Amino acid sequence: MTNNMNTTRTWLRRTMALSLLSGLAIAVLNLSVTPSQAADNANLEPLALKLPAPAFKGTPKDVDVGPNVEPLSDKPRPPMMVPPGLKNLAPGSKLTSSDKNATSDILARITDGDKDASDQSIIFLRKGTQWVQMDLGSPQEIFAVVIWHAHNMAKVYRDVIVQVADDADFIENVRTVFNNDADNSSGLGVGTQREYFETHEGKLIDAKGVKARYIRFYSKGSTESALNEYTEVEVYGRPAK
Ligand SMILES: [Ca+2]
Ligand SMILES: [Ca+2]
Repeated sequence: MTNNMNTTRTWLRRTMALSLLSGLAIAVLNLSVTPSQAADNANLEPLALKLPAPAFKGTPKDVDVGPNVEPLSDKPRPPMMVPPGLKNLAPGSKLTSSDKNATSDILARITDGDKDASDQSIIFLRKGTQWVQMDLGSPQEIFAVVIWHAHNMAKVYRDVIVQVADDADFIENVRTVFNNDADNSSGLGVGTQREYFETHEGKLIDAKGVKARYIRFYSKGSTESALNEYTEVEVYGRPAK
């Protein structure tokens, strides 16, 4: 009888300890993922991108790129997982630029869907640090940004910086989504992301659902030229709640 009671007590203690532990584990998990995020994560789908044809293959040997450049991969990029129902918001946006010679007709080609590597598909902005800005019209939740500067040859763009803000002058609530300006030569802060080769896949940036109405894309020439080129920019998001 006593033996049986002792066994039952031990079993009870173990069961209580186990349930305490699993409760703790659930509590720890809940700290990093809220219930709504968990529901969102379960519904994620691969972001579908329409890529242009590649214009070159392999890493060129004659480009001096330095140590901060991601090596070119010969495999297709793994898809980014995003919430369902996102749209490319770029075609409906209002475009402006630090280069006042870039008229709205010229800038419109950044969002016209033409991502070819041919010269006719590329627009040029003057040299130095220049930006293109998109006004999305209202606050949006932005999950992915894809930039094609120019993929007519393997080149590396300098000081690629993507920022979002609540106002057109980039004073209110400015947040940096991407920055690979390691020496801060563009003066927006030291970037910790790596430089990369321009390819037909474009540069896919995870914007993690950041909420903003305005986006700026900075660059400061490339390994090929001091000029700044743009072929296409896509911004995937949905209206902010
Ligand atoms: Ca275009
Ligand atoms: Ca730099």
